[in-house]
Amino acid sequence: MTDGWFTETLHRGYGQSFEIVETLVRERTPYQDLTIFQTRALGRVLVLDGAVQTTEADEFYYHEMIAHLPLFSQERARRVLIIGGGDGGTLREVLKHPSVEQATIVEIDARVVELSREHLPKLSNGAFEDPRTHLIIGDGTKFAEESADTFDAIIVDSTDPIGPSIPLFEEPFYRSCAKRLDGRGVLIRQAGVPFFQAGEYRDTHRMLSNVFRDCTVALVPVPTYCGGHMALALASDDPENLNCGRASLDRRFSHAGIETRYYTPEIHDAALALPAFMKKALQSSPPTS
Ligand code: AG3
Repeated sequence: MTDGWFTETLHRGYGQSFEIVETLVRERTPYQDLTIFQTRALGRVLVLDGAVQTTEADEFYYHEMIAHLPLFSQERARRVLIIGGGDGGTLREVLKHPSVEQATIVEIDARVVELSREHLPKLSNGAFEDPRTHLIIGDGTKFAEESADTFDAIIVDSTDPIGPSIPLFEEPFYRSCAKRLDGRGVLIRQAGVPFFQAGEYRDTHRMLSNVFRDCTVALVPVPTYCGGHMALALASDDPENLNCGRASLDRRFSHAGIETRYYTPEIHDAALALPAFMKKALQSSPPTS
């Protein structure tokens, strides 16, 4: 951070910069470097280990899509597990669904939750106080392996595979998730920006295909995830879910009565269309069973 500007260093040789009006937090937590600053152009920004996690201006693109893609892929999601997502943006979107009776969020770093609630209150917008929310500060891989509960959706809203998130990008974790979904639900995880992190969606797709019957990738343009599109990988053992079709999406969306700024059933459907280079990469990485 020099001269009042922050430059992201996530990708080698190319980055994005924000003009800072005020730095609100700079802290080394037990897990990572956490920074929150007020920018001139995009509201407040949360940065973990040098990578932009979210900005107040465009957070809704990502949070709406990572929450509503899995929840509208099935009839009535009642029990949802979020792993990571300590800023509360994904939780806020999940709780918009009237069908959701319980949202469990397992975040490894208590400071992400505490500091986001204090400095980025618009992100969670009261979601942590909702009686349906069950917040656990702990290791998501352990929870997925050891919990006796089952869920209709698991949303892995993690950082990139650096530091504490590495085990959340590995096959043993996905096997634990499959047990928690019990043959029915839908898993979604952020799988990097394909333009810069091509290995990530490919590896994620390969691992998920080894574990689940069905796996696909959706693309979401997120303005402040440097590189254009963010890949969201979806997986399920129920073949109905990921191929539920526009008519079901339309019906579920209008029945839920949810207000969104980015998500629509048309966008949901369109996000599943992939560019040729990605389709090719996915075909050339078949399951390794
Ligand atoms: N979690 C995903 C951030 C990914 C940023 N990575 C990137 N641009 N490659 C964000 C947490 C928001 N709840």
